[in-house]
Amino acid sequence: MSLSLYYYYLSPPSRAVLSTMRHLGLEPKLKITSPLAGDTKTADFLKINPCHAIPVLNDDGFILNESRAILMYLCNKFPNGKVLYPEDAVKRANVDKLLFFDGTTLYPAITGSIMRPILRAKTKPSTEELAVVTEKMATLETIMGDSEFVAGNEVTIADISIAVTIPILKAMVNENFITAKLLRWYERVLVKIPALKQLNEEAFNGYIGLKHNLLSATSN
Ligand SMILES: N[C@@H](CCC(=O)N[C@@H](CS)C(=O)NCC(=O)O)C(=O)O
Repeated sequence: MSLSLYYYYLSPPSRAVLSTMRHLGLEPKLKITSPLAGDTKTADFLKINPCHAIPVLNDDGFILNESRAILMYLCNKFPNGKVLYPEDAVKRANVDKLLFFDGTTLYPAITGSIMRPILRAKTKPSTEELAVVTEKMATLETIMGDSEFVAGNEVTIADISIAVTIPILKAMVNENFITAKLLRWYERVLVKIPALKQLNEEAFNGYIGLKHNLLSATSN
């Protein structure tokens, strides 16, 4: 078995895949690919993923991009994957629902309203941009209800997919931006998935440095 992962530590979906792999006892060969350095736009990388994005998994020649599809694939393929992706149809449908909510709604709001202003315009997100994310996080809380985790009372790949963006909110905005309920949920996820805790801490420090470098240039 040969597993490799095109990865960058500041990429939330990359961290979702790597922490899931480590949780399942899989250690891929990492192919460090920095979008900030233009590594996703090279001719060689575009042959691997025409969508010019990481993460990309190479499993013995089977190439797969889109982090949530990779998470599902890993859990389907490896026997212990069911610990993070329940086999029961209803429970699995709830996990899928949260993965789609993240992929179509929450994650695009965070990248569009928080990362884009900082990376592209080198300005802090506006009040209106922050409100876009606040509204999606409130929706997440409503969906969770009284559950321990986003799709029920067991930690799943949906928690991992969503929890990888928390360091962005903490570093690029601040911890008070996240509600107490979501902070408690995040701590529960980190206790269950230690591999994620380590990767997210490394990313938090990287985001703080990035924010400092980008925003100090425009004294924001
Ligand atoms: N929906 C994709 C998003 C991947 C994505 O946006 N990756 C970013 C890094 S976080 C990237 O590689 N961007 C470089 C580019 O678009 O050229 C996934 O979940 O895998």
